[in-house]
Amino acid sequence: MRFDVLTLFPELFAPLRTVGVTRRAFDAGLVDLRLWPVRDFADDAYRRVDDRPYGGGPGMVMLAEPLERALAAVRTSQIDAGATRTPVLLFSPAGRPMSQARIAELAGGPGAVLVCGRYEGIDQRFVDRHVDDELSLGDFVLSGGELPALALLDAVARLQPGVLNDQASHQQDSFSDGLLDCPHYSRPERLEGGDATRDVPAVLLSGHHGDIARWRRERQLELTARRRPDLIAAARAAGRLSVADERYLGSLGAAGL
Ligand code: 9D3
Repeated sequence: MRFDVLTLFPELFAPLRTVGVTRRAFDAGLVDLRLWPVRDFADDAYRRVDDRPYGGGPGMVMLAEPLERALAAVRTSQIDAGATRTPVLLFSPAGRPMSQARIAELAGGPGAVLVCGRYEGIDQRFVDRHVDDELSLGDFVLSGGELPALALLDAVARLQPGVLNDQASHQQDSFSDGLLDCPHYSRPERLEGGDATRDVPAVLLSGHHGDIARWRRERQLELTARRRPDLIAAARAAGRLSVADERYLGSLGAAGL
């Protein structure tokens, strides 16, 4: 798959090629990342890519024309490479929040053109003509769309076959079953200078796989009910909670959480 990124700060994407799962996905040729520095598509001597908003107000607006020239270059490059025409996604605080469902959909597709906004926003005429979907990283204020684009690329890269060390960890991801993950423990069984309160929970050392699975499920349910009751409601509505899950949640409720 191929991602074409329109950005004023292409240097922010360098780490993707140098570390971790994203490097593995690039090295294996599973993800082709192409950066398009929007300033290179400015038409004046000052390489201007922003200007003041019509109607007044604070901040600057990203100009439509450099973005349109950059996107035209992406389309030409896709045609020359015999590559599929990919949808255009804009990162914006007014976008719909990214979700694992959306990431999984993208991971199975041909890629996307990722437009990283800067300043107060980008000229709406570019959005109206070219953008297929607007995505946000969540309800907090960033200085631009680059970090959300990096987050998307990381999330998509780790879903490529063979990129994660352990394929089983896909299924156990938080959110893949809609609940938060259970806690994890490794060696040593008791931490230096610690008392019994710092021991690894005994059930995990018991070798009883049924008991371990039940303990983990109950920790998932307990944590999710306390921290993300919205996810419990969604899992219930989607029929992802068993009778045993509901019985355990009921016992939590009866105990006042
Ligand atoms: C009061 C208007 N502000 C919107 C919250 C203006 C504004 C702030 C920050 C406009 C753009 C930006 C830059 N942010 C992004 O481009 C952005 C973003 C974000 O700020 N939060 C979460 N996800 C995203 S995706 C792109």
